[in-house]
Amino acid sequence: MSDCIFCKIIEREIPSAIVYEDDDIIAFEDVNPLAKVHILLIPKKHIASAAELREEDGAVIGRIYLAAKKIAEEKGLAEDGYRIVNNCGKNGGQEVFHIHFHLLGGEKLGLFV
Ligand code: DGP
Repeated sequence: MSDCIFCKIIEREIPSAIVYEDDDIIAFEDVNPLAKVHILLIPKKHIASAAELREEDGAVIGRIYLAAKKIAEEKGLAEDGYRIVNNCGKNGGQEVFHIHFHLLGGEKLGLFV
């Protein structure tokens, strides 16, 4: 989508610190980290939010969780734990309308970060 920040990150039109990429998923460091480790994982397919998910998107969402697990292991988060968060819509605090999952860790997190 031409006016989507995260689509522009996928296309390398906006620079980002990419930590993982495959055919369907990309993960990069959040520009405004809320924890020592704060990574965003997104599908390359533009899906606006969790509310827009379709049956056929189930596999890529599952694979995002597996990628998050792999990144967490690589970043040394697995032993002490981490959080995976998806904000959906205005009341959920979603600011960028390309579905994304926050991987947060590296320190003890409060109830809400
Ligand atoms: P959310 O509130 O769940 O929609 O989170 C959006 C996140 O996206 C927020 O933590 C900041 C991050 N973000 C916004 N613009 C950019 C950007 O251009 N680059 C990167 N790396 N992160 C961004």
